[in-house]
Amino acid sequence: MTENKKVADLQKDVKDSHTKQHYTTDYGIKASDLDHWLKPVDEKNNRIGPHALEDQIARERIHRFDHERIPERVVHARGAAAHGTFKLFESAEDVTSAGVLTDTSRTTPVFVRFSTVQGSRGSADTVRDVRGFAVKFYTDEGNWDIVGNDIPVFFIQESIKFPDLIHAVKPEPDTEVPQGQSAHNNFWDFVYLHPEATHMFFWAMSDRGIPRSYRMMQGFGVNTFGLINAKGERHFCKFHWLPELGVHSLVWDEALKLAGQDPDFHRKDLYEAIDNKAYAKWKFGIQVIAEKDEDKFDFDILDATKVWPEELVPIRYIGEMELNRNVDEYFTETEQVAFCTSHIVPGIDFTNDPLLQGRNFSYFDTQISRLGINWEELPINRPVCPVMNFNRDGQGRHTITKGKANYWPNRFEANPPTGPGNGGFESYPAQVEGMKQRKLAPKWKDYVSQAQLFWNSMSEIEKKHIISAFSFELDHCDDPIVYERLVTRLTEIDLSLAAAVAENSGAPTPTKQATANPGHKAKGLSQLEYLPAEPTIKSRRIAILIADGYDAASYDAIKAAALAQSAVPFTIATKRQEVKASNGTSSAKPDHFLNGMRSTMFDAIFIPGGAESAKTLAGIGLAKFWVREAFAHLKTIAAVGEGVKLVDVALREAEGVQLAAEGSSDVVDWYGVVTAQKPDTGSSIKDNVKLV
Ligand code: HDE
Repeated sequence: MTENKKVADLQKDVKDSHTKQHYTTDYGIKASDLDHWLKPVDEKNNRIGPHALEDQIARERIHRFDHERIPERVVHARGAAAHGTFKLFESAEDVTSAGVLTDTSRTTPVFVRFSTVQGSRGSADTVRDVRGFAVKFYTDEGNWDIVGNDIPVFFIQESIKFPDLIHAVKPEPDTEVPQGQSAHNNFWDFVYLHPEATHMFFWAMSDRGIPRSYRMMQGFGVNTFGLINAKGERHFCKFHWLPELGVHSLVWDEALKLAGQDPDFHRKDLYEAIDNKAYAKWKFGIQVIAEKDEDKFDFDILDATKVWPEELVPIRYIGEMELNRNVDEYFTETEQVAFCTSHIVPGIDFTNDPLLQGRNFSYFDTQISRLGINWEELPINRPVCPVMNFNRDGQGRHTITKGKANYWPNRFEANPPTGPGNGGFESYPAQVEGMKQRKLAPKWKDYVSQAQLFWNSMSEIEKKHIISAFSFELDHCDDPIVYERLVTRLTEIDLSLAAAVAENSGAPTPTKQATANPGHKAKGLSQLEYLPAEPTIKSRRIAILIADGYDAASYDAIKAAALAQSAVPFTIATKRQEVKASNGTSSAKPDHFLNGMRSTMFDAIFIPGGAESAKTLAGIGLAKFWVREAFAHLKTIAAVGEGVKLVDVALREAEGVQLAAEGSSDVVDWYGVVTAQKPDTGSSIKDNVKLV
């Protein structure tokens, strides 16, 4: 890890809070007492007087504290981040001269921040939302930021609409409700009124909107950038991240529950994996289109509401990123990191992508209100290559620069620009045409084709999930104009989808497909295509349920097997004190007691043998609920020996509930939140019960 130049750079500023060094004030004097404000005290008569304003130590502490908060990000306020490295395995020198994309001997430090979009800084991780995927490369030629998402397209084509989009999705202005969700009138009203949002909201309603982990998401640069090679030729480019672990999602019932049971689920998942050395990896890919081919597509390649289908423009995977170091301090790193789409390095350029053009203004601008004008000097933001410029002054300036040369040109010829052809940034000399107008060109009008392409490319189970997601969202809209109109929009994509959503949301059932759907499909849209190359349980959380009298042999065996495959076993018991095994000699120290955790927080459950342990567990309602709920979420449940008893009792009773209700399908449907939720099985609970 010492090879990471950025980590080494940050270490210069890292202090250790765990020392015996005496506390000092901000101005360096040692304090003799930190528990009392200076005041008159009459100990004889048990009387105290008012605070002395004179107490500079107490005043400093309170006054510092009063100013600790900075504005949270206007969007993507909730996030988690980690350090890592980027390595290139194939040079892209045919299309770019950027060192980071051509020099295969380099290890480039990166800092990556994942986020949700809608919620505030304290909101839950597992809400249905788009996820931010922002990568800062600290390259030898300066910082390069790919400020991307886990969804490859965007809601709008023009950046001028961004404030409206965000106002509409954020909590409504009169009530400040809802938090961390798009399930409300204003959002669905806005996206109906902006048809170009259709493609993106299909992605957001798919399982992509509820990832299992930040480590199991794809990333996309979304915008169209330019790559410039050494010959000065330009290619258009989109950036991609492909997770080694595959793309996986929660089921909706899990996501909803986790939002309350463990609002930090994704954040902790990232920290835990890195602590356990299960470093997350992504392949880095580029899609490139030569300048001469710009007009060959039936969509505009600068339109961020469109993907470049892989059949037409294959992805070339050329590098790999690994996240391998947690932050030392959340605020100074994760909160103060500032990403800008305008941070590009020589060999990469912007295009006329209108969303990108607007973003280039916005990110830079917003950092000033969050962090002040000298935000690029903050440790997490400063480049690892030398920085020399004419910046002076401004609030919170850190750098002390000697001498008189604070302008260009200067008589000292100090800090000159490189001039052309010497490795400095040079903008690509692109031809610009057209009348200056407030509009887009005609090709930008089609908003239906790619939404249909996405829908058509989904598997049956993914389609069911999308119907459920739309239904949930519109059920939370109480203004009929909102859900009725949205259903009419869905008829432009697929009538059966629209009809199903109409039934669940209360809109009239539509009878006509509004726009013909030619049934085209494309590669790379269904997340089922992204399973890991080799099946793996690496970094998956396995709960082992035990009570006194458990069987040490099967307990030890599963634990060892899980660890051997880099999974993370957790012992969950009826208590957190030592649990005794049936052999009378072994014992286990549980990680948690049953009521401290929930099945939702684990990927699988294992119940070892041991008659006494199984009997105890089978008699505890919560233990049975664990099994039932995990089963309902179609998770792997394994039991050996007497441990089977818990599964048996839990699931037989589940069926019993169904029978007690005299076969009412309502009850089945309650468990059926789960029914058929998992992509690889469409089976109902009842079918599964027989299998167990
Ligand atoms: Fe952002 N976006 N955005 N956005 N965005 C911000 O910048 C903006 C867009 C994305 O972890 C803000 O530093 C405009 C697309 C991420 O710190 C702000 C437009 C994509 C992050 C901003 C867009 C994104 C942001 C708020 C339309 C995917 C979090 C705080 C033109 C490619 C970065 C900040 C982090 C953050 C503006 C559209 C992704 C206000 C004007 C498209 C991942 O500047």
